[in-house]
Amino acid sequence: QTEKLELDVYGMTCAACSSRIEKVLNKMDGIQEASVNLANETALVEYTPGLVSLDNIIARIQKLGYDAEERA
Ligand code: 9UX
Repeated sequence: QTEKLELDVYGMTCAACSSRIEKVLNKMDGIQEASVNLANETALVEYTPGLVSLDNIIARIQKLGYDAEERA
């Protein structure tokens, strides 16, 4: 069972930032599909809650030097 999540992503400056985050998210266990939008500073993530959590996803983004939170 997958869920969709929208994140606000902070600190992206150029297109390489967004593609970098997108690539890393798409390689994470439990993520089916991730797409990062530089212009909107958002990410859409389809994931399996039993395999990966919101906190895991945010921590991975922070490890790359950016920040993120669930979109209100
Ligand atoms: Mo572009 Mo982003 O040169 O960390 S990759 S600013």
